[in-house]
Amino acid sequence: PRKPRVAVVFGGRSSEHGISVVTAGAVLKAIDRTKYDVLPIGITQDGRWALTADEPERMAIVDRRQPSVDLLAESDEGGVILPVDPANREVVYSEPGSVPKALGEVDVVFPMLHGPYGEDGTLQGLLELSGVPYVGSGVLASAVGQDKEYMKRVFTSFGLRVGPYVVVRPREWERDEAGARKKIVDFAGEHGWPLFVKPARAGSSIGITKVDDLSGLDAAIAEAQRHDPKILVEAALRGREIECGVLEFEDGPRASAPAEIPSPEAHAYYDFEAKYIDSTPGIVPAPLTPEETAEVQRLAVDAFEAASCEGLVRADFFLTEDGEFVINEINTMPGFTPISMYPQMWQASGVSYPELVDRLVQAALRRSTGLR
Ligand code: G1L
Repeated sequence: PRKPRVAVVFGGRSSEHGISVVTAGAVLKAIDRTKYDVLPIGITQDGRWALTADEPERMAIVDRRQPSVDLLAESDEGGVILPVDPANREVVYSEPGSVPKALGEVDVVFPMLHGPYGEDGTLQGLLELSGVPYVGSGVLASAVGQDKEYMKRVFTSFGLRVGPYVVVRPREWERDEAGARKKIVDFAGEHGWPLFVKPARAGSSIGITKVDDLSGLDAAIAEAQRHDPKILVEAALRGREIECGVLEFEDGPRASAPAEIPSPEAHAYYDFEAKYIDSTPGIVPAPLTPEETAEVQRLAVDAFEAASCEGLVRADFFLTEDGEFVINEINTMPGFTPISMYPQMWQASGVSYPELVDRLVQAALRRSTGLR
């Protein structure tokens, strides 16, 4: 029988285009070519889908002052090569922003797109409509993982502890700005400053401001609303930051060794560059008691199940001063270079990067032959 064909879809119209290209390069290097036929499909920054050369070693951040002739897409800083297949130089599958027809010929898609239209469930919905199986979470879990309000509502209803928060919806803000502002100030009165003001739906740390007092509030609200008209305000949780990976095995989801992100107070939150590109800032395994480790692993699997995740998830917690794990968020498409937290946590648990990639593809293929 022929090998399953895996399409790795990457790049895209996101500020994290470059991270996606670099991550896809790592996946293309790690995927077992004796088991799978691999089809790299790049999406340019202006939204054209193109069959790209299968040359992962070229998919790196380069000096944009020496652009390659194959340079199809550049990031704002740095410049990123998205190599066009020389044999298919003329083959650009779509108009900017539209979708190619070639997707029907693949057995499974490995989606590596960030932010809106990538990990919020919309691409997953397109793949559902196209009848193409894909790696990772489906429409619902992807959308829940993208919306910090519904994420908290789902966790709460499944008995997971979440931190205090308040939501300001666009209509509410339009109708009564002063009332909405008062709601936030009252929240601060109850839970204390600082507050974190966040867009409800945005990846990474985009649009988030730490607000120390009333004077910074309006600017923080405006900044968050630039990214999403619905915003969320959270109280700062004191405690240790602990992350845990969940991966779907043949017999169900299992949790990795947890990691600790040191001193969250030193910097308000670590930015997405650090999260996706820089060397892992985490300590793996986290220095926890066996009981704490077992507890956070149980909660991570609970979070995976609560949101109906598939394939994988990274669950991020605070371990508060009174010894309770509070879930901060889940990420259905976590940083995924070999040095990112999620792969590092599995490495420490005896699952190598190539095995991780293989398990994700296998889980997607299993689903394609059964009920999701
Ligand atoms: F498909 C998986 F396995 F679910 C998957 C897809 C994408 C895992 C992790 C990622 N991550 C990324 O694509 C990214 C963090 C590099 C954003 Cl572009």
